[in-house]
Amino acid sequence: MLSAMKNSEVAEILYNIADILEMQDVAFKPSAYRKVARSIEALSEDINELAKKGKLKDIAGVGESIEKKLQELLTTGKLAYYDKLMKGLPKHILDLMEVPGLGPKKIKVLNEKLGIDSLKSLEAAAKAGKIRELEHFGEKSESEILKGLELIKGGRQRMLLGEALPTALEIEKKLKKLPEASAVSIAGSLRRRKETIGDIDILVASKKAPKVMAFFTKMPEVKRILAQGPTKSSVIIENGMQVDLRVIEKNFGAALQYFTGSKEHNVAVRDIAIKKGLKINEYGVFKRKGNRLVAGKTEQEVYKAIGMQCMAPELRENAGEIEAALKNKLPKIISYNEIKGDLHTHTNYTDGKNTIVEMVQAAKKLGYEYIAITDHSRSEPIAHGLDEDQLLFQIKEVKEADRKVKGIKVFTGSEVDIKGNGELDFPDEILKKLDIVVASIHSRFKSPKELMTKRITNALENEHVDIFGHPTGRMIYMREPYNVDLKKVYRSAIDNKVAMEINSQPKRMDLNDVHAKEAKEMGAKFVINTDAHTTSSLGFIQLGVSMARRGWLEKKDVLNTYPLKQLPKLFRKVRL
Ligand code: DGT
Ligand code: CA
Ligand code: CA
Ligand code: ZN
Repeated sequence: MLSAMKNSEVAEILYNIADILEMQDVAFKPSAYRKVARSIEALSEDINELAKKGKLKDIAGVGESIEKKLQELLTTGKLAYYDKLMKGLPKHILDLMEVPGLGPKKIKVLNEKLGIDSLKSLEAAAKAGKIRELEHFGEKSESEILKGLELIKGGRQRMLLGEALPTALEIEKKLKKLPEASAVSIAGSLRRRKETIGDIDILVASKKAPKVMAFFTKMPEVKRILAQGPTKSSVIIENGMQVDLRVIEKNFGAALQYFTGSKEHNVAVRDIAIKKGLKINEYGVFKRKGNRLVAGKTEQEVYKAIGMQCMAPELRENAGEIEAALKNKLPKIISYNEIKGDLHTHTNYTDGKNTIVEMVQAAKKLGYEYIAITDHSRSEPIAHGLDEDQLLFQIKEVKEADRKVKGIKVFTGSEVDIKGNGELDFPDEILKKLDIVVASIHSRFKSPKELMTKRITNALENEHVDIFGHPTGRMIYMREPYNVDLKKVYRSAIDNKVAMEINSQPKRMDLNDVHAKEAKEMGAKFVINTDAHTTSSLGFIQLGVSMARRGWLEKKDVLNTYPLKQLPKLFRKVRL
């Protein structure tokens, strides 16, 4: 295994050394280290190549002593001198150094100006918006600090689907442009669209693996190379994500099937293959006797050879899909282009960023037939919830936007808070004026199970409620779901003709796949919404559809796949 440090990483260590020396009042040396760090950052060549050629001394500012240190660092990945300097630092500096982007110098400023001396006080200051006010910091470094903290905290190792997917699609796009690549596909948990992703897996079909590998490991976003071999490489990219690339010469379908997983799915498929006298692995499907290849070019072919329907990657969790595929009874799950409108969105009336018209125009651009504006109700002071008068005023503006923007229907609405006692935050005479009412919980998450269940079912019994928003309240890695009897909630939703929301916010993804499947089996209906607070986050809808697909939902189960003219039949107060 070969591990190489990038120029930028070497430079960062030299900058850190300079900062530490400066804090110790050492003369001259800090500026010498800083000069070399800057030269290394400006190099057009890989510093590892220079080291191999014995040319480190050609770098501006490098003398004998720094040359030695660079050599040590590049060959061992460590530097004894640096470790020794670090050892002498106060504990809080060492803790804070773990935050990506923070070096001794910045930490010193944070400590002197804001008294920050721990990860905890750093987080408090960042959250209070105090760091952006410091010279040389700004809003961007504040939000980067918060992101870095989140990574360190809770030892979070998996990333959210919503974070990993755009990154992976970018890399996939670059690889697709390579003339040497005849096929490119995302694989692994990301292709299955799991809500969290361990690492990104990408497969490339090519007869020129070395070229593809060289391109991949030299992409500008690559920060570290963990392993580089003839057919597999692993790298860490700028944002800390690990990306695995495999190059396959032939039988791409077999490799794609294998590396898409899940492992549990693969194990079950293999057992069936064995029973049929076959063998399946990443190279193909083979007759056990004689080892003759029978399938491998496409996934379709692979599954067919084993006597199964080919299924969407989102279904491959060994959760019943194999039995269904053997009987030719796979569900026809909802596709990514079947959503006709978003029924849970926010504007700058409350905690959203955009105006009503901006949201409506963005929805139109997505090709939607309708959108509902559902800002928060008054009990939500943090989100600047609307009181009755403000809501009535907004209703007028929403209706005006509906008249003004042609080609899309704009519904009035509210995301009305379910209060601690199960009452809604607006009285019925207000609610009945709205086209779409989403009822959600935003407070007292810790109610005991029985109380929480009663609180929710009580709210769903209100005849004006159309949708139960983010039904379990969980926030991935941040907040557990409410303690609630979900079966009773589904039952109440079904009886009261309330749709269960699949909320597409990357952190929410709520209901999740397992719950959606459970609710569907009981007969529930769904709406996939984004809960967008900006025009761009209307695009999160794709994540919600992934979750619905993983929950085996079909088009007919999801009310906002229906065209506008059918909505009055599906929602009580919608009129056209
Ligand atoms: P992750 O990265 O933790 O979110 O999950 P995956 O599913 O992407 O897992 P990963 O990256 O370790 O491996 C990618 C795929 O390769 C996995 O979904 C199935 C396949 N695979 C990996 N190891 C094994 C194995 O030991 N047996 C079988 N049958 N398949 C495996
Ligand atoms: Ca993976
Ligand atoms: Ca992997
Ligand atoms: Zn909400």
